[in-house]
Amino acid sequence: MKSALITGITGQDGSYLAEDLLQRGYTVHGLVRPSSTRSRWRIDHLCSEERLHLHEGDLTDGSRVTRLLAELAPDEVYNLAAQTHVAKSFESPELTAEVNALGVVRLLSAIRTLGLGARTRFYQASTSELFGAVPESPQSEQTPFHPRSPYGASKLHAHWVTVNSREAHGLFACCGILFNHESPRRGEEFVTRKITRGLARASQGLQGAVPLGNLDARRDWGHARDYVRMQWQMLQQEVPEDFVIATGTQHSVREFVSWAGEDLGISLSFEGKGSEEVARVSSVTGESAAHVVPGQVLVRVEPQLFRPTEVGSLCGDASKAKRRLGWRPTVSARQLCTEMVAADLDLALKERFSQASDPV
Ligand code: NAP
Ligand code: F7E
Repeated sequence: MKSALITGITGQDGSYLAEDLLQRGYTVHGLVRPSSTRSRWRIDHLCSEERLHLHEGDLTDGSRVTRLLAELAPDEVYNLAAQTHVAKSFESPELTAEVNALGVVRLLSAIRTLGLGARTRFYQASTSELFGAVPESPQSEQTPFHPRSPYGASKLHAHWVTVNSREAHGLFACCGILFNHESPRRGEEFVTRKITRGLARASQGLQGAVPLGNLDARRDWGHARDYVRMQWQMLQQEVPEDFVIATGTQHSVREFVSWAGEDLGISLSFEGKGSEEVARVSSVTGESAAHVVPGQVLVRVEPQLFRPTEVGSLCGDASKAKRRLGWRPTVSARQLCTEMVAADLDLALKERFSQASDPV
């Protein structure tokens, strides 16, 4: 029976990966931040699993990370923990580098100095944000990197440190260069979930217009469950290598807003330009949107939500993963939106009914 350590197990990917590995018969160890007791909702359903063990620790604490690796000597380490919000990284570049860049240095140094190199395989969560100001489209493993945020720069350091650990010390270390992947478990501060949750709540009269930034940004959105499968596959190769994981199609934030409206039975029309742009209800057909009326503004552009430097367009070429590992995405961005809206509508309905039944 294999064992794996997942850092970031309480996050979106960590929770899906833990499910996947438990189903494969692994013993799964998860690193959880001591302060994260309130953010374990994504793995609550796994906590009665005998083969799941949670260990408190933080990637900024090198001695804790080293002791944990010495104690567990896992077959596989999946480093998913990070400060993952790009906009926040402009406000906290030092913390972002401390966790995202130096955290990886700590893990790799521990594996090496503990003599685990021959046993422990390492996965690093690299990102399409490495490409940033893209010189070509779609982006593949050969596309040069040009990050556009402290987040992207921290992940660039982590990426090359991982590649170097393989080239200099022979570690089995791989980077998955993953494009945006979402799910009903996506954090509420990321744009897809902000849209599906915000519009679902607005459809129930629980909030007003959703404030958004750059509606023109284009992303290659896939489903997180498909992407964690690939993380595992990468560590099962004979030789460690890096792979781009993406769907190969891109859509704008504006399109995602329209889809979420459609899924709620709300037709939206966009009016105005730049920071004056809004999405207004043109018609309502769905019973689920009984609290919305034609003419109502459901999305407004908020200039403060624009980033100092933006990554305007990303689209990945995952042909290497398809060719070599047989990996293919199973969920389109449109289907993903429908799944997320359904889950957020469910939550909004529960919220409305719990408010209605609250004693006055
Ligand atoms: P997420 O939902 O934001 O989860 C991040 C995880 O990291 C959480 O479990 C968080 O713990 C943990 N964490 C943060 N700081 C930590 C620290 N100092 N020490 C230990 N743990 C810490 O992220 P995700 O979407 O699952 O992404 C997983 C990984 O893939 C990340 O490295 C991300 O950068 C990368 N990635 C994501 C995407 C994407 O589209 N989702 C694409 C490419 C790459 P708490 O629960 O305590 O906050
Ligand atoms: O933004 C635009 C925003 O924050 C997507 C992380 O998982 O994927 C994620 O990073 C786009 C950007 O994702 C809002 O400007 C407009 O162009 O959902 P996001 P991200 O920045 O692409 C990569 C691959 C990662 O590695 C990261 O960890 O949408 N946008 N209006 C907005 N974005 C947000 N968050 N909020 C808005 O109101």
